[in-house]
Amino acid sequence: AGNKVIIVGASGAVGQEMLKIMEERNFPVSELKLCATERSAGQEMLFKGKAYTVEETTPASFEGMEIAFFAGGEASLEFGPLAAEMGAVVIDNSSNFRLDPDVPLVVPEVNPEDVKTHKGIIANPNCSTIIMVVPLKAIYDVAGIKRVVVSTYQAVSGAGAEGITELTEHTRAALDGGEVVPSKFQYPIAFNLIPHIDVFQEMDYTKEEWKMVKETRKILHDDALQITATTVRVPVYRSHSESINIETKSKVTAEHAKKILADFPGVIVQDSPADKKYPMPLYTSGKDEIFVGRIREDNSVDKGLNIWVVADQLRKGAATNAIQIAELLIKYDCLGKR
Ligand code: 11C
Repeated sequence: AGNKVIIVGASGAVGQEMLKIMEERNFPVSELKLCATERSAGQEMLFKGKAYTVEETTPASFEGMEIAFFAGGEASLEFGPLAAEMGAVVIDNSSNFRLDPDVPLVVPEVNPEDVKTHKGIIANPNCSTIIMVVPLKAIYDVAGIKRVVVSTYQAVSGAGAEGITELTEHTRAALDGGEVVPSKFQYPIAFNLIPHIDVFQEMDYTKEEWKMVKETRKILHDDALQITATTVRVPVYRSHSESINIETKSKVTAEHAKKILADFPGVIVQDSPADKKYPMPLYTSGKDEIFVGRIREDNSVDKGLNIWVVADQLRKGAATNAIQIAELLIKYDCLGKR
């Protein structure tokens, strides 16, 4: 029993995490194929104690496959529609199809039923969006949301393995007086903050900021939601943090918000100022839940809240969410259905 599963981009930061999470969650796999670009082909990776060799992705890789995970990047543009045509359901972690009206954009705690509308491709949202939209949904269901103002503090691993290396190298160079050569990031990332993630687009917002706006509206099915974002890269290895200001439609007290959030699936409230308890990226890495703290009423408006949210963006922000989508496909019996 189990499914025939292919991971494209298996050797990258998100691909490795997908494999690890499938193993942890005992995801039912009857056949497994690990693919990547030619550069990574030949590498060995372990799944449940068995070694698999990473192959170069070709059209033939999708033969007979039922679930095709794409970890990110350009690969899904080249192979995603083909994989779907060949019968697999594609779960794509790239931004290539997220805003396509024929492609559901799914966070299982928020809009699980949307997977049922797939036509062969399901998109996994941007990591910063996923981390924000889960606590937003908890509040949205109880009080409605008029407006959201979010600022992010994004870890270097959001930019992949090179981001991690660059933080280490820049830190060393800054401390030892060596030369700092930015390549993945625009400026030295050690002892710095860079308010520039992805390319600049309309109105001088970055693509990362627009993703947070457009994807959140699509996931919540609310085009009227007012939302604005500022996204910032910070010298943290793993776990994105977000300061979120929420203007609700009906009044929610801080006490009530804590309860709503604590009762919501996938959320853990860590909020006790007297005990210095609040979420921090150093302690949330490697976990699947979204951690929320600093829950306060915003008394500058009639109905407002401030929350501080932290989650491992490689897990819940990417790989875990993708595996959860695959679990929903099995639960709703809509693998193969078009
Ligand atoms: C970052 N959020 O931290 C980005 C990476 O749309 O899936 C994720 C890009 C995406 O740099």
